[in-house]
Amino acid sequence: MPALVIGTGYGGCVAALRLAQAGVDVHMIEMGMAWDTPGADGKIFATTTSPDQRSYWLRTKTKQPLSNFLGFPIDRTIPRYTGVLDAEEFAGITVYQGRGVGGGSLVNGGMAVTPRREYFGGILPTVNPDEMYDVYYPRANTELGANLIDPEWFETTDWYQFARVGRKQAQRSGFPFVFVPTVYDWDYMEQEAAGTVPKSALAGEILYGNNYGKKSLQKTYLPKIRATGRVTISPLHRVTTVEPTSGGYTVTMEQLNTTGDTVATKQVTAARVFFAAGSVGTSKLLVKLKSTGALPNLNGEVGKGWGDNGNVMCGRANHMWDPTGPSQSTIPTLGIDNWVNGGAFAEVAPLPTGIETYASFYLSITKTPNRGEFSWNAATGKAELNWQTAWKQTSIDAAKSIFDKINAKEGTIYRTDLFGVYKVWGDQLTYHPLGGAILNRATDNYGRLHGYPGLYVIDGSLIPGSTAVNPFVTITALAERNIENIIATDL
Ligand code: FAE
Repeated sequence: MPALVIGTGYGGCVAALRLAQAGVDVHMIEMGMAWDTPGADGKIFATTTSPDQRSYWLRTKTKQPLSNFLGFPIDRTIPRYTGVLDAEEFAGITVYQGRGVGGGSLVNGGMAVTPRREYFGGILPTVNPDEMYDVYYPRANTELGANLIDPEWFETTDWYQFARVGRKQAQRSGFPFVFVPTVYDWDYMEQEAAGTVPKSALAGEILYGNNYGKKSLQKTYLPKIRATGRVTISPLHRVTTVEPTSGGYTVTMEQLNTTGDTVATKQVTAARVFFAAGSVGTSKLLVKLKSTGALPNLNGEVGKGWGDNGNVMCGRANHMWDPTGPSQSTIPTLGIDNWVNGGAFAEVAPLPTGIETYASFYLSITKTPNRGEFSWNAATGKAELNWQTAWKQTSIDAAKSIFDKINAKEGTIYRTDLFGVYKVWGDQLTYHPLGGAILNRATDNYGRLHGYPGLYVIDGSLIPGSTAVNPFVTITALAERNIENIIATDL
């Protein structure tokens, strides 16, 4: 096989599409399922309000980001299954990731945000911003289908009352707010609201997959990849080893069944291998391969520079005269930009419970100096991350730069019932793992791994821990930039 791609998220799809278009045959390996077949209820994915086996990767109990509501734990028992959302637990942090053909695009919120150009030097200091903002960000946004909500509909629909309340309160405290592009099909959502099509974002779909309106990679890059006729995709196959062999690399993988057991072990040989297993997946593989002697010449940067994009969540309790509405779309549209003054970009997120909660809910992306490191533990045979819960304090402080001020202005308080019993901050998790194989350190300035010609990294692990906004547009744009250089130079 000329090229093998490990993982089918943003980086993997960009690599596979551009290689195939350049005439290269590609084999994509994906540990998760294909997500192309409806379950007994006629739907491919479950909703957030009734999670089932499809919702979680090999867990027997859900692990919802909002673990409690009004003092009650809301997690429930489910059958163990190769479901779509992985809540992967490391010491000090749970890292949420998508599992399946389409990677994180299957589960994410679809917020397609290009960082402001003046922040770019702090995100990827060795990348030329001109080429990113002139060529690769536009290319990524076009391919992904990023677009904005119709402002007129936003102002009038009940489904975004929660966001209008969030905007009003941000404005009253003097914070600049921005509409953020998303990859949701807004025409479809308006039809959902009109009752003419099956509901998706308006039926609580998010986190565990969207059945209709969200343009995941299943609707963008993947059909184009299939149309080339040059790409084979193997779902439910997990790569365990990559080793040099004559003419390339031997890739060993385990075939899984839907309860997660290994049913076969296979090997294929490829001239070039692209690591696109996501920040966590790629980092875990690289530290293992370096330490176990499969790829001993990888440099000492592998596993390093991992960050959580400063994710922290919180809720605020509004007054009775500021209801956020019982009907809430799952797709956020608004951000509060306090990056320059307070180091925080906060999204006004929904809390789609179906009842009036008087709660405003936010996911903040914050500036934080803390970076973790993956290492291989030979005794347990597992990769570990040295994250510490206390490292979230800088993120909490940054988020407080927005919400303390809003609370003071509105005479309101934080909710304490969403993340546990009397716990204000959702600081136990990230949705945005980044880093572990930093561009121009573990690799050259285009993702070629040092020490091994023909091995590349092309996913979120190249980015040093933060993108200042939601990451997938930057991951896609950087992958477009890198693969163009790799095809032109190496093939
Ligand atoms: P990713 O999409 O994670 O793809 C990696 C793929 O590799 C996965 O499909 C894995 O199953 C697979 N894999 C891993 N290890 C192996 C192995 N050993 N063998 C075979 N396959 C393997 O990587 N970002 C935004 O920009 N906007 C949002 O609104 C947003 N919301 C999010 C909400 C949630 C709940 C989550 C979890 C994430 C969200 N993100 C959001 C983050 C975004 O989805 C993430 O940054 C990208 O998906 C990362 O892209 P990669 O290509 O790096």
